[in-house]
Amino acid sequence: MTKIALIGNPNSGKTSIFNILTGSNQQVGNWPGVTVECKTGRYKKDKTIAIQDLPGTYSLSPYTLEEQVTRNYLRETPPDILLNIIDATNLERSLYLTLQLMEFNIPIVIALNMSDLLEYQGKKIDKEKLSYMLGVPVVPTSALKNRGLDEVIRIACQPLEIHSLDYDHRLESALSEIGQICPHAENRFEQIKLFEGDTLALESLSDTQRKELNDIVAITEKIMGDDHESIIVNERYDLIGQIVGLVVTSNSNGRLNLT
Ligand code: BGO
Repeated sequence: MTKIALIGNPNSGKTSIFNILTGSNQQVGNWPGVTVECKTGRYKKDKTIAIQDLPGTYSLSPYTLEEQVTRNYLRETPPDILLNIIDATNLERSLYLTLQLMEFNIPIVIALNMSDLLEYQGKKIDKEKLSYMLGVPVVPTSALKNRGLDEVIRIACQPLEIHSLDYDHRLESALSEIGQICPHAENRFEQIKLFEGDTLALESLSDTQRKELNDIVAITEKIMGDDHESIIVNERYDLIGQIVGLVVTSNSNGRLNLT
């Protein structure tokens, strides 16, 4: 059995894609202990593929119930593949979640959904370039027109490499030191959460580890001239800005069309 989890921002077209992929093979319930809807199903063209619909979320900080459910799921019962549904007309906002998902060491495929709407707006996204920059396969889809959805599942079921994106080398050094003092923080997501001072991540640390972590964070804040939370947010948005600037082209404003 291959387990694919659908994840994306609210209104990215996740429900529409889940319904097309699973047809009537769905079970709807709640996530344990919370009133957040949990939908699972089987791919209607191959019942050996289980599809899990995750709550729509913009981030993986533990502020909302949806973020907590998603984060716990990724940490405790990770799927074989994450299918990240992106609203192609909102690439910048969508990539903020993508960058966080890439920190989990789970293979990812991106469905660039609403591609019909992007076309209607006279814009294009260079999917090869986006895929190259992220190190993740990218498939344009339209749930409205039922385009690209079987292709996205076909690609998700092929062997996929896990790729991670590097931030500023000073932050990378801090993250690798955090990995050394906190060996349980085995993926980048946990290391970044510790750097950010995330309350859930800090719970697992001994007093000595907390002190060492505080020292690493304080030195990095000093050399980067910013506070720990802003460092992470700015690194993510800088990278996203570079990617969006290189992959999105618009027919209407006369910019060179690269695709
Ligand atoms: C309404 N293309 C277009 N153009 N629209 C899409 C696509 C696509 O590829 N995929 C989804 N939509 P959800 P989440 C609606 O409901 O699947 C549309 O939150 C309307 N409703 O049809 O619900 C989809 O699960 C009245 O639109 O997303 C839906 O991620 C007028 O995007 C919306 C217009 O999709 C959100 C649209 C009463």
